[in-house]
Amino acid sequence: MAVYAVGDIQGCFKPLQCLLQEVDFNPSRDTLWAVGDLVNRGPDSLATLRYLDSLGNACISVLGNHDLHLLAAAHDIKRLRKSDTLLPILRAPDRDHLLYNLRQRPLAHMDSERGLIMTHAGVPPIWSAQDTLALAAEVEAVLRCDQQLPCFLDDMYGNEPACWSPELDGTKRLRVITNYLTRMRFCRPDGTLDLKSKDTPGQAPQGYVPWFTLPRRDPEIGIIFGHWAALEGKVEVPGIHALDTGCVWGNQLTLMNVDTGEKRHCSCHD
Ligand SMILES: [Mn+2]
Repeated sequence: MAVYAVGDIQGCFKPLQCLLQEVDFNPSRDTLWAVGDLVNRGPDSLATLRYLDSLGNACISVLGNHDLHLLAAAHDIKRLRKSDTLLPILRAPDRDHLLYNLRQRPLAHMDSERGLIMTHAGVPPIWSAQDTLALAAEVEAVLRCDQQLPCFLDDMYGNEPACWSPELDGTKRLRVITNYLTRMRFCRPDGTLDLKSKDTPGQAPQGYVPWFTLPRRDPEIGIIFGHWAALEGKVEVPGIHALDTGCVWGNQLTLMNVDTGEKRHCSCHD
């Protein structure tokens, strides 16, 4: 049995199928991890979501900002943007089933045996792996609660507070946790986020650095993440695996064998 991790799919179903065929992926034997942003912007979000859903326990995916945006759109909290390609999901006869299962997914996944943690955007230098799991669980509990979900989706948008503090509570606490785990790129050593820049690491805003260049609380635990296409999968920090290689922008989808570190890429598009 093999464990593979795939970068941001964003509805690029064809390259996903191509890579899984290449490794002879078999859900009765193998496991697929996905770094989130399963949907949006790409051509076939509905087929992607249906396929990953059909894998059941053979697929472990963490939620990304686009997945949360889908939930917000489904609850009429956010109107679809021109660039969104979520309408086929929202109009699908099985939408309720798909969206229900999507919001059962975690924001962080830890494999203690392998010494690996996966989130969509990364792990802030101020949090240990255990902090990350515990704080992710706070948001996960709200996502799974019918009563609290609409309120959370309405409140989750925004760049403030820019920095974590354990004293934060309510909306602000959930928002900043969500931002760290699903939107982070540049931050300061104290954890303060800059959520505006999407540039390459060389173009960091003054006083900020890519989060993964700061000393980690748990350096022995590897981190698998996506979200930052401008990195092009190139991070020269041992144990840090950047898997978003901008497939939806016409580049490649990346699949990594979690145990060997071997990476495959596919750039076939529709
Ligand atoms: Mn993202």
